[in-house]
Amino acid sequence: MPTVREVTFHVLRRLGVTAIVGNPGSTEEAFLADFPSDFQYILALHESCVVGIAEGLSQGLRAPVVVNVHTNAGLGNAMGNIITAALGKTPLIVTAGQQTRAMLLGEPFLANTDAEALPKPWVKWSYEPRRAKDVPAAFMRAYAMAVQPPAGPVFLSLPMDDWDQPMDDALVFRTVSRRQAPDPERLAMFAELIGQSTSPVLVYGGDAARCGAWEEGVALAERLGAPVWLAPLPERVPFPQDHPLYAGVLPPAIAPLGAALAGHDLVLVVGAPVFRYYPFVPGDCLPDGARLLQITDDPAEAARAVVGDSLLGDAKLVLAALATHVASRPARVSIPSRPSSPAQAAPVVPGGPAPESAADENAAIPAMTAQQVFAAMSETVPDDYVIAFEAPSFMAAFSQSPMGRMARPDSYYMTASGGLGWAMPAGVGHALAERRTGRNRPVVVIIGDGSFQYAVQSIWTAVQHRLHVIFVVLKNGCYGILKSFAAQMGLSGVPGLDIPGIDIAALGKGYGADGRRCETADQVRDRFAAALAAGGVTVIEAVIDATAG
Ligand SMILES: Cc1ncc(C[n+]2csc(CCOP(=O)(O)OP(=O)(O)O)c2C)c(N)n1
Repeated sequence: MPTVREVTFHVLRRLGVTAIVGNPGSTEEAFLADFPSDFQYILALHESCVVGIAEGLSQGLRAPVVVNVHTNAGLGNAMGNIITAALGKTPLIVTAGQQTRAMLLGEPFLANTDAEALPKPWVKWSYEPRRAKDVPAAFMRAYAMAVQPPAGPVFLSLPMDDWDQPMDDALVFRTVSRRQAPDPERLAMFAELIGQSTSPVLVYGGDAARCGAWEEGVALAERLGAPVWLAPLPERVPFPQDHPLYAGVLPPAIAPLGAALAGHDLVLVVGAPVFRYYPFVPGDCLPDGARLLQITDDPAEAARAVVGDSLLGDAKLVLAALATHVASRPARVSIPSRPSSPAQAAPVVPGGPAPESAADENAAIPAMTAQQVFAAMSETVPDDYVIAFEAPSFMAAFSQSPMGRMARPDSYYMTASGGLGWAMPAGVGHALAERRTGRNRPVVVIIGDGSFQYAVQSIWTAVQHRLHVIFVVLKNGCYGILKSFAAQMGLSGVPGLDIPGIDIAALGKGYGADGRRCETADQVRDRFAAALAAGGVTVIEAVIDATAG
């Protein structure tokens, strides 16, 4: 008779889920024993890295990935990036070991007490199989829960004594759909309203990228001749930012967002919350008299929209259907200009004063600005590359640089939750996906020196797998964005905003990467070009002027 372990791997194999990203403990080793050679185990050195790598890999493959972390404390360490995966709608099957069933009642060392409660509310389903022989079917159900819309992480707690139990190789393999079609009547109503509008505007969000609706999104925009904004705080870019109809990124606050849509009588939001606001700036959600229509794959997202009417459905299917339903019309002349101010592109309270420099060790050197760093990188970056971005003070500067204008699908990725410690491991996961799919695009991670510290161990995994990842660390020696916030909110005397004395290049070297410190734009240009040509993993510490954020 086969064991629970053998049947479980058999089910995962049938599902095509053959990548497991993990960090093991004694409660996980029984699962990993006799690890099948057609599966890949990717070791990461901290659970935040485990989940971030799994999410990047899943995004790059458009397929679920298994996460395996240690019981209890391991799952706790993983939670930050599980939250990010939940908000990013990424299908991860998160697993953690559990103590032996026979001892659980007495809560032995490493027992995951109330394991199913621990990752809630950030997983779609959380389950500890009631019997050992339910484990393979639990994986099947976990898969179905993770991939069906809205996709997201699920959790299984797996007792360590289950794996060697014998069981029938009962067939638990099933298939489920990953898209849902819209209600035809409501779709027709939406199409009619769009047809009746005199000045429609489109707002595209992450769902459109996740479901591969790049071409459909362009087609609808061109058919309507309508400008396209990205929803606030975009974790993906679903529309070409060099397209003449591209209008910019909506600001994440009520009044400025409403103002940005002025002049339109209909707002069609495709694949985004309505809306993901950040600072509280009261005002009108929409321009006077404007109507909002939302397309989303998530009933909860439809329910919590602050304004408008919703239609459930897959963004790609809805966009394609709408394009056939609505009449073609010429582009309106007043397409808003490309974003030129941080208010349009940055997720921050705009206009805050620049932070003070804390990088005393650089005082004698006229430091670069982030803009100069991006300009230098833009000279050699290839057209087709993947970016994972986590430099909070420099989102606007990046989006205004030549390399920050994303013109190809599936190229730009950012934390969907605002949690730091995501871009580095996610970039590593994307590099794994680039290799697995044969696309082999280089991955560039642009990250602040504060953000760099949260999942720095992911460099090691990239080095061990000989991936091609370039980490460009913008070193201003402080939590610049938090200084800006403090000033904006009129707060003084906030402690803990300077982080001097960190040798970033040495940290890169410590994990086996090529670590380099650059103090001029010429050095960045040369180092970045060399890193692109050489392949492998490079950490470029770009010392920037903290007063020029
Ligand atoms: C997990 C997590 N912890 C803390 C924060 C709060 N936070 C937001 S921005 C920031 C500072 C980022 O510093 P850095 O990356 O150096 O950016 P910059 O100085 O360029 O603004 C912190 C600590 C967060 N977003 N996520």
